[in-house]
Amino acid sequence: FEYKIRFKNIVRLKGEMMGSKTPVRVGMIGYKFMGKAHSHALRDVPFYFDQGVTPVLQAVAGRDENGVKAAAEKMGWNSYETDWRRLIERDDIDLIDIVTPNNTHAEMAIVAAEAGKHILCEKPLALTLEQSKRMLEAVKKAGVIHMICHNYRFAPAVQYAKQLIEEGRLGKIYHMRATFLQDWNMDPNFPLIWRSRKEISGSGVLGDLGTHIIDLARFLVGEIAEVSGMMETFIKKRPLGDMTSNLRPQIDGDAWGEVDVEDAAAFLARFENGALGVFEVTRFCRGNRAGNRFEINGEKGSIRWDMENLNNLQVYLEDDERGLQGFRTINCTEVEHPYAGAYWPAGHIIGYEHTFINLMVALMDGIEKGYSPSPNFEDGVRNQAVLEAVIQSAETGKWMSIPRLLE
Ligand code: 4PW
Repeated sequence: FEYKIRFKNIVRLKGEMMGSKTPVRVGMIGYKFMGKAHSHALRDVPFYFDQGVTPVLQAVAGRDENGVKAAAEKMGWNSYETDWRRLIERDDIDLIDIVTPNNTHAEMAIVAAEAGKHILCEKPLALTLEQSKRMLEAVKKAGVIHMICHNYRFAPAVQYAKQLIEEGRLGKIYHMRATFLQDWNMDPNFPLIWRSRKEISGSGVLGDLGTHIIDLARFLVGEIAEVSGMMETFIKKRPLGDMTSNLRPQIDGDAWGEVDVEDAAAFLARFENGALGVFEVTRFCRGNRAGNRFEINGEKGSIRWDMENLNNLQVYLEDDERGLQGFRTINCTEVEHPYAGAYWPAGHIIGYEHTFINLMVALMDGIEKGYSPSPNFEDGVRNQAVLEAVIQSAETGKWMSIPRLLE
């Protein structure tokens, strides 16, 4: 209790000491893997970027008092709460950042919107399309700023790819093929963590990783019109244990539980602009730790990106002189590359954590100027519709239309 009071005093002081910048006082719910990424990003925004508003790490919430207290201290939060509703009620919080498992997103976001708080929510937006639509309705009704955390589109190389496509450098787009391949749960003794339980995660690898490449597809190529998908669960029972993290989970006793979500999913897509897409996500791809990769082919050129080499963009332009034609590697660390100039001199690379910093910069810009930057809840709903369409297609064996689900 004493600890809480001490923390709160610091909050008051900090709130008054933001100089010419307006503080955006953040309340984050959850504090594990994504909590670490978000906390780091929020702290670094004012370090590299000069904006009219600045995030303040006001309070973090978690159910386990010891855990949340330790996280608050380590990650630099001014105070903590053990009840997320209490965090949302606090009048010294402007923005709620939801970094908890998927089954909690809808309730938290709706309560936060009703309390008039701006919202950043981890992906996927919800368990179902219907839930995500209710979340969108709530933020629209409340008139708050909202965003969903698809961080990969904020890599400077991906932003630059978008710029090249918009400038018409690739011409008409014909193809996108994208993967997000992992291998962390191939061991049959790997415990049944929350990401493998439908009631907590909504779906398996599709909602976890498919949602990211769907976001990249929508960002770079456009809206998806229809999909045909398939899904498979290779290991159907797993030992029960610590459900909270996939970093180092412990098995707890001899009980086993049913895996009710997919380990792998693949789908074909037809974009509204006529382009064709081929997508694959799996946790059973040996040697691929985070194989988040795409290639886009247009009439005048192609681009390739690989998250494990995230500063680099491979670009092929047909207009290049014959004999010199080929994929060139652009190290997207120059001032010409979106966000990159705020960090280091050219050639000095940035990493995974910077994608979150850049996303927070976009969010702060939205809060300062009064708009919901993309990807926002509208994007979250459209993304969720694609996820739902893939699931329905895998169940029925039929092509599924996305616009019909959005009606
Ligand atoms: O969102 C994804 C996670 O659920 C991440 O982008 C990578 O894959 C890291 O962990 C999982």
